[in-house]
Amino acid sequence: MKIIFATGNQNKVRECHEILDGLGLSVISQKEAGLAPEVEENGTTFEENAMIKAKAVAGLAPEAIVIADDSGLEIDALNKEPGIYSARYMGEDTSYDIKNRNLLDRLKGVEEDKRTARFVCAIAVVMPGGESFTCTGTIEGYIGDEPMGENGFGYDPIFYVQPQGVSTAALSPEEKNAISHRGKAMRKMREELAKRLGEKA
Ligand code: ITT
Repeated sequence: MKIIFATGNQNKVRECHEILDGLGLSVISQKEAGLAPEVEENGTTFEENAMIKAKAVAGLAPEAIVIADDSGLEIDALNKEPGIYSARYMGEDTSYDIKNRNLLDRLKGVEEDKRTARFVCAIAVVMPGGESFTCTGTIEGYIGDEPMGENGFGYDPIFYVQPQGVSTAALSPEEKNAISHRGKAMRKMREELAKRLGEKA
């Protein structure tokens, strides 16, 4: 059974492979499937936006299992910004060096115990025949004072976790995937797929 990942974000594709390969599931990206859907992410929650992306690709590939990921960073002291607008924050084409620096500037003077934040991930799944469901995962952390680390992508350099006290960009891919919002949501998704597909999953 073919599983297509409805995303244009290559970092998500890489992490998805790292997470699901170990679980015996193989996934191809929408690009590898030759699909380029038109999607307007006009939902108001991570789950809604994930489902919008999954359904857009499922409409083009009705015989496949289609999954999509909508995710983002919620910073409590900024009213949960950038939230569902994480990719669009300061413009899609603005570099993450600039976005991360901007968020650190906005948090200047905010004490460590008020810098709490979380990554959220919603994975939407559309089965052949149209049944659909979502799985979510979160990871709690805090925004550090400075960017740290070279791994990961996006907001990883400013998102710190305990007990290590380092950013998720300073963790190895395996360490990040073991605790991340995406790792948690994808492992739940794998279980849900196994229930539906039995031995095939
Ligand atoms: P697709 O919609 O094509 O999947 P996208 O990057 O636009 O790709 P989202 O709308 O879900 O995806 O935005 C997610 C953004 O949240 C992402 O671009 C990062 O800025 C941030 N983000 C999500 N997961 C992250 C992670 O594990 N580490 C760092 N930043 C993350």
